Amino acid sequence: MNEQIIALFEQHPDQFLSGEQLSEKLNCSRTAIWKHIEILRQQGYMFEAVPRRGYRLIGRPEKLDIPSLKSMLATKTLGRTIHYVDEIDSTQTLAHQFAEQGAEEGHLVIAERQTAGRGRMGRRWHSPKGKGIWMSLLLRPRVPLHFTPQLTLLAAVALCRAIRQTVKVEAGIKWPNDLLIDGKKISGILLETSAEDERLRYIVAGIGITANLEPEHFPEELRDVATSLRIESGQPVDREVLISSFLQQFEELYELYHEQGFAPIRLLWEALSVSLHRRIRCQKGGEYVEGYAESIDDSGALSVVLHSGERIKVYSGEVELR
Ligand code: BTX
Repeated sequence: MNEQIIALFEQHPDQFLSGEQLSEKLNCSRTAIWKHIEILRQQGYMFEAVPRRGYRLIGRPEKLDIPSLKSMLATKTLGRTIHYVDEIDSTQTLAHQFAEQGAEEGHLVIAERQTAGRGRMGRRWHSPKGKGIWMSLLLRPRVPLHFTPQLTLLAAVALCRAIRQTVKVEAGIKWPNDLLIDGKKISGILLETSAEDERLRYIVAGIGITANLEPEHFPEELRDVATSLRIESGQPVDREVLISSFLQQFEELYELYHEQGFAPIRLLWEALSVSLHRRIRCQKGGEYVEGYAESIDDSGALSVVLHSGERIKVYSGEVELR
């Protein structure tokens, strides 16, 4: 049905088609047409809607220019091989397959749309077509398995720096891996590991950035909690520039990390954090507690002083800013 609707608009360029015309031609109800227009909007198509005239197609999902991205890249390993697909369930799944087949560190999978993008703890990641940056980076770090959370924080620092530098917006990091602007989420990071006998084999770092999403590209339930770089900056985001800047930042920090350990990364993370030195709500043994977020430790855990004076470590889960 979605393809048929688009085909009708293609046959009538720059013209309005009313809900009635569309429903007659496609032999379905006007409610069904309205629902499909909403789905197409979430996939990156843009429609002008005018009462009594109907809809006009005014924008299509954009495509990344991979040759241009490659020409910008000055990295040594990260992103030197790019696998670009139009649509996939999750870039994480494909990156894992490449890793198992022996792909080298830095191998990057990018998709224009994910049909089953995943977040942490079984959550979904909304990934409409042509508007965001949905990508997975293969890493083969020479560190013990339990150091992986440090790399989540490193990825957040790299992304935050790249966004501030290229889009010029005040993005901040909410522990451990959310990037926010004015309390709304613009990006998520998901690190998945493969290990054997407690030895780290590889990491797939999944990065989602709501680069050019417009308000109508977000489903209802995300409109209050999420935003995009385009909405916040008022400018379209050059996705190729942002991806190349992120890979550059990541590579520099990754080299620093291998040379000097986590200490310098921690300082950078603290400087960009919006969750430190303030009241937060987190979980302790399945219960919600409130306290003061004091610092992060070498394992990437958040150290929180509760109202009772007790000091606890938070290793995972969601933290709410109060
Ligand atoms: P998370 O579990 O911290 O965040 C997921 C939550 O974020 C959701 O429950 C929802 O509230 C909100 N959310 C969902 N989609 C979006 C969105 N597009 N923008 C803003 N907020 C949203 C964070 O997980 C890790 C996400 C990683 C996504 C990348 S995309 C490339 C790679 N492939 C893949 O399947 N996942 C990663």
